Amino acid sequence: MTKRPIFKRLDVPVGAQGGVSIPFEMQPIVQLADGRVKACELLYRGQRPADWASVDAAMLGFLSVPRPGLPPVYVNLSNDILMSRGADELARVATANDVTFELSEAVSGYGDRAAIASKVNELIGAGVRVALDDFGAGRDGLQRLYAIGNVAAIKIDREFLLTCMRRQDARRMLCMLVAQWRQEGVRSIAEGVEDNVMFAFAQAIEVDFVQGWFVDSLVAMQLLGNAA
Ligand SMILES: [Ca+2]
Repeated sequence: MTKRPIFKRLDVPVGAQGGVSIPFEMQPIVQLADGRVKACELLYRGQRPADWASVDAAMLGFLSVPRPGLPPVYVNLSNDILMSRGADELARVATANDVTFELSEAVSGYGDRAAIASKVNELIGAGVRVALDDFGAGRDGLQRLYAIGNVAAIKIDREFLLTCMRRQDARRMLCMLVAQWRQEGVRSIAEGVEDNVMFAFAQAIEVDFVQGWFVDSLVAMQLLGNAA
């Protein structure tokens, strides 16, 4: 297996002493139109923690104060954290830095979807940017989309992209959705772009942004080129 390039690493300090930190990878999200890195998703890269809530809490704490030099970031927000934290606290995190919260459906462990949609709409009403993660991975993609108004972005699941690469009908539907989202000002992001075939497919269906190992390697080569 080839070694994956790490674009940037981010160590999030934990506790008042600052002696411990949690490692994150900043995975670039690249705009297809010009090949530029427009944002990064913060991905946890440490050992499997005893509880994910402590990782999420450390990240929220880190982002709750302005971090000069931090690019626009996408941060995964579990349903547990979404429902247990106040909208004002999450809004503070989203405004102290340029943060978009990603809401997953694949790891949805919280049953009350109406309550989740209501909380998300409250956040969006408070000016928080929200992206729907893993679109196409589950059964409630469109249902979830209709329950939530004014999402900033939709991240298209890798497995769903692979399905659309195999099936003409799925591909046509995705193309229509991407075009409709663009008309509505919703950005589309193809996730898990791991080789040049997937990259070419993302270009063909005209998503706005791409993310994944293959994109990481393109960015790494660009950086090498710039350094030379
Ligand atoms: Ca994500």
